[in-house]
Amino acid sequence: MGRVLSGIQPSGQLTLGNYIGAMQNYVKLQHTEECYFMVVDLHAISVAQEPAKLREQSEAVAALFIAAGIDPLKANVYMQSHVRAHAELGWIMTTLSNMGELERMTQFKEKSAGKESVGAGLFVYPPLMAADILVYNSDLVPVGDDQKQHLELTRDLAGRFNSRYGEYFKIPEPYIPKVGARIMSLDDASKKMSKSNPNPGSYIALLDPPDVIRKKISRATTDSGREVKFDPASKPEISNLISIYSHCANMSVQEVEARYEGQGYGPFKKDLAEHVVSVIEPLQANYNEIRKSGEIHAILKQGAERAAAVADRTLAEVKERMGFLPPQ
Ligand code: AQP
Repeated sequence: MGRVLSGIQPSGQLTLGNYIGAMQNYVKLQHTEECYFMVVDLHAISVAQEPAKLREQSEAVAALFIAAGIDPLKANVYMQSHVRAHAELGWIMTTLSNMGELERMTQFKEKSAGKESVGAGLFVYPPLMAADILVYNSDLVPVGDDQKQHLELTRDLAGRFNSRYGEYFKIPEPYIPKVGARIMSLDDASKKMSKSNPNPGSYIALLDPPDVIRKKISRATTDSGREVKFDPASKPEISNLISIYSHCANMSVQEVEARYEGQGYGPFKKDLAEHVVSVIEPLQANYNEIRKSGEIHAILKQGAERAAAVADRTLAEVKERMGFLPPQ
């Protein structure tokens, strides 16, 4: 059994991109691996969050994990801030990082572009993510394509630690879905679908009511022409919608193209909306039940206790190798 670690920020309402790119793989992996799935609240505050919203969104993300099919008896589900070793190993990883490599991170460049003042938390987000992964000596990290660069940095930091202080960390591997690794915005297929996009029409939230989903898909930007053809270079908008369709209807891209040959965008978008709704509706029913039950707090407590037992041991061993005086 390998170890698997991943997390999602409570920085907004989870989107279909988070679900297809990450959560669906969580559900798959829990059956064969030892899994750690966190709500990464320490990462979320790298951009200012309103306290009441952060609290609500944290609980909502945890409940959506369970609603999507993560079984808390199989996988550990918890808040990142409830396992203190993350922050402490995060500082250690920051000290192993170079300014130049952090400056090259695409997510940092995108999130800081055009801003007069940029929080230092955004800059040191990647070494904290490295700590999240390494504190469990993880083998596999299920993420969307956008996190690949951060994972590369994690591998570099693990290697750097090993060469300075002796072999200790495993070098983790990304686990990226073949279809849906990068779901794009509904209003602009050059940007990824993102929960913190100020335009709610750009994303499908997992908690959007079915009619809102239908409306958002009917308004989604399409390319000129009318052919339903997967060609990301010349038809990026429709190719993104085909990826979503393929995923939600469990059909190959070629099957989707064949079904709508000669029919234009109208019937395709209408059916796409129904396929998305059919994936999201049962998830919302589970979500409502979990929120009503209030069980989420006990699940998070138990998950954090189990995770801390592993993470604290790693942190103690790392500090010993680095020459920290142990507490007496
Ligand atoms: N559009 C996407 N397509 C595929 N996968 C995606 N992920 C996010 N967006 C897409 C994957 O979801 C996981 C959790 O991401 P996160 O919340 O920690 O941060 P993020 O990648 O920055 O996601 P967002 O939605 O864009 O959040 P904000 O707007 O707050 O920055 C990751 O595995 C990610 O790859």
